[in-house]
Amino acid sequence: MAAKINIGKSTLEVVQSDITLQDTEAVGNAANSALAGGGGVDGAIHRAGGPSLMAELKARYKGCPTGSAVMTGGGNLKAKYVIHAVGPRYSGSPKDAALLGAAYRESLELCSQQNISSIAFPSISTGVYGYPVEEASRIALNTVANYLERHQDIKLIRFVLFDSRTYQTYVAALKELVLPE
Ligand code: AR6
Repeated sequence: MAAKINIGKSTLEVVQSDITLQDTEAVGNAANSALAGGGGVDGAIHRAGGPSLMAELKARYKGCPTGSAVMTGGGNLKAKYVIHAVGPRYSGSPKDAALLGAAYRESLELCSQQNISSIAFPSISTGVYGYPVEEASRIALNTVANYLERHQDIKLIRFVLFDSRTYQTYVAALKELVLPE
């Protein structure tokens, strides 16, 4: 199952799958600011990628602020890189949206710096961190679509949603996405 749109020469795609199976050059992770590992997609990525991910995080970084991202190698994953992004815990404050958008944007900036042309993202913050999926999906898709309009170096951004409700919500948000002419 998949839905997609083209933005310039790039593709923005929404699929229902497991992010640890993706063959994009990079995969995004929904990490915490301590970069300590955890459950959800973070646990799945560390299990599939192996211990080199945590070793590299510990050696190179002292945590990561909410709304930002850091990069490691992909270890045993097909993806060559993992971008560990820290989304906000949902609080209901207007800051949530800015921080969630920033987590995606900073991840894409790391891709551009590293000449990475394809990345798969999970739905950051909508699991343990409690962000309502309807709102989070609009923020996620609008942020990455805006980035793609300005940076044609990234050829593919794929959202990989685990459960069918989250997938359907992202498909609906993709259909509603308003792109400037
Ligand atoms: N592939 C794709 N998506 C997945 C996978 C997978 N293998 N596994 C889970 N998801 P969450 P958050 C979905 O809770 O809300 C961790 O403990 C999941 O169904 O992983 O940002 C971290 O260490 C949901 O739709 O991330 C942090 O402490 C989405 O991924 C905290 O959770 C995000 O859910 C971050 O919470």
